[in-house]
Amino acid sequence: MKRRSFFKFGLASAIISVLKPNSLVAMSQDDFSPSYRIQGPIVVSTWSHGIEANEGAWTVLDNAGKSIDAVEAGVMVTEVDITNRSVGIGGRPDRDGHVTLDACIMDENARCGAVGCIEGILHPISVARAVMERTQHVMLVGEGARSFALREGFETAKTPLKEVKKDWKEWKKEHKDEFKKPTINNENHDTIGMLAMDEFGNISGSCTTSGWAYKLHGRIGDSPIIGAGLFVDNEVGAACATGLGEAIIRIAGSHTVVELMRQGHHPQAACKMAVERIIAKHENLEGLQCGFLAINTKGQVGAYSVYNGFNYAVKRNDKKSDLVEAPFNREW
Ligand code: SD4
Repeated sequence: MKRRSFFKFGLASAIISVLKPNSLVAMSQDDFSPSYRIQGPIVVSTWSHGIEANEGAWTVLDNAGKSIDAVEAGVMVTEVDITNRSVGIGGRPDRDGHVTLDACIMDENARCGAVGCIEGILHPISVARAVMERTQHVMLVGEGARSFALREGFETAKTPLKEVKKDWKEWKKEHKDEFKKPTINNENHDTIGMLAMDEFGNISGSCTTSGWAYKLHGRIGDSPIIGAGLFVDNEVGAACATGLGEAIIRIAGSHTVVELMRQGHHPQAACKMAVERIIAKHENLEGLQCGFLAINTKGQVGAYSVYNGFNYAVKRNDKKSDLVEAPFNREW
């Protein structure tokens, strides 16, 4: 049974929505009261693969499902897409030829789980959820994460894929021992971060990636780090990140976006301010692409990136997701 009518327009929220247009408006602290959660289900996710992923999430949201189930189901679609070179088993390896995956998940009660540098597991996001639900920990990495996944019965996968291995061998020939400059390009962007609000007004998020292509073995980026690649606070909203993880970690990016929303900023403004903080902290911005995507408890959405080219998918109803180009600070 659908329970959309759960969301009633309170008098105060009606007045607020009349007085304030939906874009780039700072909200007062009171706007975050749960009674103002008037938008119903919404799911947003990074990059164009978010369109497919949102469909996966929608099967849950549209059936009165919980946002935590939606954000897991949604990014699982991307994790099994073997044509995707930056998420899941189709991802590119590190410089030693290992495909090491990072993922995290967070729910409306600030419960969270993460895996870093896990190898040969089909659904890192589900392992992250299992860390959250079946252990007393938040994060497991490397061999420990893999043995936990095996013990818990998660499906394995052989990586790298044949064609991915071939590309890596070519790359190796050209790069020998040199460590690549920190550029995010078509070899290594397109992590999926997903944020969803269910019809009960509860917000969850997920993030999963194979990370920076040809990274040093053992490197973990922002994506599995709660507060960096993802952060959810059900009283305020949620944010996720994509791009050069090292730069995102330096400003605790997703947490920063959520805290800026808590201070009253619209998701769009909050993402912009976080990107500007990254820009201010780096002298050399060559190739340093980072983007944030955020939603608040009113279902308002915003995104912003250092360079042009970042986009995200938004789904609010049975129609296909809109793919939205994020505003940016500068052009490549
Ligand atoms: C990382 N943030 O491992 C990831 C890569 C990424 O879009 O998001 N690319 O640093």
